[in-house]
Amino acid sequence: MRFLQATVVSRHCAALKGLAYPRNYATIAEPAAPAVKTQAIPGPRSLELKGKLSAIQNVVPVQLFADYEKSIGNYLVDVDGNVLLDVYTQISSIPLGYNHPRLLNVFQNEKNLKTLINRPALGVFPGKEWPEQLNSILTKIAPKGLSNLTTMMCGSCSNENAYKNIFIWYRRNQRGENVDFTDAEMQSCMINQPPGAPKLSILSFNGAFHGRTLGALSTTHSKYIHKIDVPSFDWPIASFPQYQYPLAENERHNKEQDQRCLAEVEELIEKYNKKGIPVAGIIVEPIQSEGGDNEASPEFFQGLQKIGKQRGVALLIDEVQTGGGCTGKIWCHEHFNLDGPPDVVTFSKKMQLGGYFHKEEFKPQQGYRVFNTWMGDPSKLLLLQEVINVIQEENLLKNVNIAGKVLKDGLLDLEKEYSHILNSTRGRGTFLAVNCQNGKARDDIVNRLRMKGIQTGGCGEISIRFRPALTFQEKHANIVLDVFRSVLREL
Ligand code: PSZ
Repeated sequence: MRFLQATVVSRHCAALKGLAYPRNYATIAEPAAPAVKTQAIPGPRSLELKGKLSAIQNVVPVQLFADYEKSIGNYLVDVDGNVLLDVYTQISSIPLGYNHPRLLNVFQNEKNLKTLINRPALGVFPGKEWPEQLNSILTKIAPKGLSNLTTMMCGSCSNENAYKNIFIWYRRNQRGENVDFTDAEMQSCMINQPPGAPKLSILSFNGAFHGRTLGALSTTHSKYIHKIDVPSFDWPIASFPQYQYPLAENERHNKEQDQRCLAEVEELIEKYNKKGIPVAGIIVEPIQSEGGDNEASPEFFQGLQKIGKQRGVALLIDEVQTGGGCTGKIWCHEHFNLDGPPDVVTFSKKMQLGGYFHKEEFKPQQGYRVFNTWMGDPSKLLLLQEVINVIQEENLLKNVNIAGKVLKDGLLDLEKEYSHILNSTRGRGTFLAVNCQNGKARDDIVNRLRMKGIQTGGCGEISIRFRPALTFQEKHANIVLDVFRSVLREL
């Protein structure tokens, strides 16, 4: 495919013309189409850099070296000049595409630049703007009913610390409000023994991904390579529903899946209580992402919430990958019509910084219990503020629903036409996936798509996932579908 020098100004730039951007940014345009110039990706320049880096690190996962100066909008440009339409966006973490003019503008301002370079230890020396920034930026998009907030660095450490809030809450419920720690507790926790370091657990699901730090890793069950050689907690792991598609034709099977998995959650809670490792919390993704874009119904999540409430077990919804607008709502669990908010909701990726919203009762009563040096980054919050402004001004959630429908309908058409190759198209908004016959076929398709200029990603054993930016439009969806069709024709 030939690289076409763009003549159109991307929609977001056009819509915002007249606002105070530096001139050169306002005229930046996306390429009109992807263009692959090398015989293979990684191309020669990427391979050279990979060689250099491999002297210092393991580089097996490196797919290419990007040129982030040249990447623009929905297009990722690599060091060999390949221009890829990026529907993977750095593992679903780029909200507005590359070099969005509004984000480039954020640090043009001296006040914001000072926020960038003077990074505080937020737990002890927050800047004068911090309370208001949290209020006006993060709490503005908080899931309804979750008034408390802890900021963190990444998705793993958000889950990791949220587990601590849950354990602290659970023990306070057992101990009683305002009851002091005993001497025995204070001494035994120092040598990792009960009663100070109690045996408690977090229930998670098969196929889940919640991060790679030690606590979070005990709740991650998507691939052995994440876990092997690393000690884990003995915590309960329940089955996650395995749906058949299309949903409308498999209602009975899928409902049985929900019921079977919910029954297993209850059994495991009983079992671990009896075993002396009570379940303090349940963690679940609204759509299991790394594990293969496994969905579950609103009724499943409602059932889970009910079990938690009945048994005094906290419900943590991990929105690290699903949060930020890609499912057509800021939080995917808003699709589930829950009976009140979950107890804790973790985020990172598109939100620019990690953290979690939680109910007031999950706030520790003592200081320094959930704490680290940075506890987030105010400069990332400035970027998030602008991301949220753009989402609102440009009605990007609506855009996600429109572009997502085009992509999903197109994938469903391809699935019908090539039913021996593709099946089980699913997802919400632009957060979509389709299954291939097996892992080898999937990897082959992902590679062929890349060689024709479409950067997707795999997830689970046999799925291809789509994680475009919120600025991905119908025209981009049509490019993806055209290229996908041409790959399928070749097979
Ligand atoms: O291989 C890896 O470590 C990957 S690949 C994709 C992720 C991690 N996703 C991160 C993630 C997530 O998708 C969910 C639902 N929860 C937690 C995490 C962990 O976030 P990070 O990577 O920021 O620690």
